[in-house]
Amino acid sequence: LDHQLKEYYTLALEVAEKAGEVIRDAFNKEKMIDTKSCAADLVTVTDQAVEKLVFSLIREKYPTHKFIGEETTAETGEKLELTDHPTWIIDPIDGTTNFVHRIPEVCFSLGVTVNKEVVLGVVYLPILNQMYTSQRGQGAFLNGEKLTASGQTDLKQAVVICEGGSSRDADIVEKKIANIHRLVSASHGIRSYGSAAANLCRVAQGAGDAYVEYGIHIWDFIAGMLIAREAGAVIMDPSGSAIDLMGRRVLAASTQSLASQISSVLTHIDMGRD
Ligand code: LIP
Repeated sequence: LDHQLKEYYTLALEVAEKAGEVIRDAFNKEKMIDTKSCAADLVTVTDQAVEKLVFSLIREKYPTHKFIGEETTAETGEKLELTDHPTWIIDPIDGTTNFVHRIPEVCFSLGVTVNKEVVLGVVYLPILNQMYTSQRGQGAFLNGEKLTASGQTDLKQAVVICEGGSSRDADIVEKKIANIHRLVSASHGIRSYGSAAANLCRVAQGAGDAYVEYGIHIWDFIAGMLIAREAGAVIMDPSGSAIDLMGRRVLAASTQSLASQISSVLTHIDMGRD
């Protein structure tokens, strides 16, 4: 597997660079925008083009592998299924709202799972020229430099990254605001970078101590999750149980103690499973 993993990794970097070029080219131009589940759930022609390009490049090399992509899933409406086969999981642009509004935190995110476990993760922010990389058991890196999470153990001294998200369901928005209220009261402060992948990478580099979000999908967090974990962060379901890759929610914290404190102040919103 090690040998195969190296090959996957080389290809992942190659396609990330290509995806990054397309995203960079489109960033300052006028965008063709469409909506998906609601008026705040955005997709652009660039999201779709990047996903098609990347899938076709990987498929050429690995025609029998499985693929999960944000935009293909939106287009086909197929139920997500994660199998034991090698699976390439892609979010062509994580942070589409940022992309549309010219906010530079836009990521290409690519994770590979084998036996339902993530073995490599690449998150590339082409506008900021930041390439985050990880392979299971080998650490996490930003442009080649090794990353370490902050080590913060006390919520009172922590910065917690969280998001409003794209659901406009009144009940969900209310619960999220209540959670944000509690996090602000309990911590040094909150931040939102608008991309799950970027948020996880920030935790990995110790820029912020934790990240929690309800309502995301496997393509948003699979790569960033490995990067944060390989940098020493703990990853779990916000309730404190083991992460459910289809559970649509994640808590990443620099230490177990910080994770437990965050978990205990939150209302755990059930977003349904993918
Ligand atoms: C985004 C997530 C972000 C969340 C947004 C959205 P997309 O993914 O990464 O954390 O708050 O609602 O889901 O749609 O830009 O790939």
